Amino acid sequence: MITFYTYAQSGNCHKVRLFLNLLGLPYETRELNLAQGEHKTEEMLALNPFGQVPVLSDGDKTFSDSQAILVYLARRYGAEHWLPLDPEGLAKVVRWLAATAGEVQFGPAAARVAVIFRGEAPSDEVRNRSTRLLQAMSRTLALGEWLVGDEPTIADIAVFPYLSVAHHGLIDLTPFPRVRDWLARVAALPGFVPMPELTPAFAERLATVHASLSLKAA
Ligand SMILES: N[C@@H](CCC(=O)N[C@@H](CS)C(=O)NCC(=O)O)C(=O)O
Repeated sequence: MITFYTYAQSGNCHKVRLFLNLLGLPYETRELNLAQGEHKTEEMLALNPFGQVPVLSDGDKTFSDSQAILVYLARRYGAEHWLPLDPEGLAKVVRWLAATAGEVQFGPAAARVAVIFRGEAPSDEVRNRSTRLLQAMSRTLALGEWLVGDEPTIADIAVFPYLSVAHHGLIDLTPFPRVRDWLARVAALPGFVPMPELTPAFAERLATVHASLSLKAA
């Protein structure tokens, strides 16, 4: 049985939830309260010494890091297109997995953390990094429907969550129609599940930051 340790509002956790659902795998969810440090207990540190979610156990094996978990699930349960085995396809997927831990994490994900966790506008650095990522995605998506090759891969799944909620970090996707079309293609995959709604407290912070920026712009 697969056990999925998660925090619903996390985009990193959503990568795993989305892929488990796309693969149609049965799993048990353990929702952790990060504010109460439930991810730092001895039990959880034994599963993931980094003290973070997501974590996934499958029988007696345990994995952490959303990218690593996607690789495991793709190779263990998925059709080959999710993680191609040919050197070129594999290298191109890893390139985007690396981007999710770099450009995505320090771009749109960081913008979302600034707004909904800290109640602050994202810095110019974070906004510029997000723009550069969106430009790179647009160039890539000019060549095909998916980030790598002709079929969806775990690169699409890994990049999707924080881009699908870019507006939570006040990152505007309007100038990037290819990215918006790609988001719609991922959302049309059978078994798709969206990022959960913001909690009321997070939604209120988003509204407050949005209103204060609109006032400044007026
Ligand atoms: N590289 C890791 C990052 C995981 C991560 O940053 N998890 C966050 C939630 S999105 C977390 O557990 N934060 C709590 C902490 O670091 O104490 C992954 O992709 O899974």
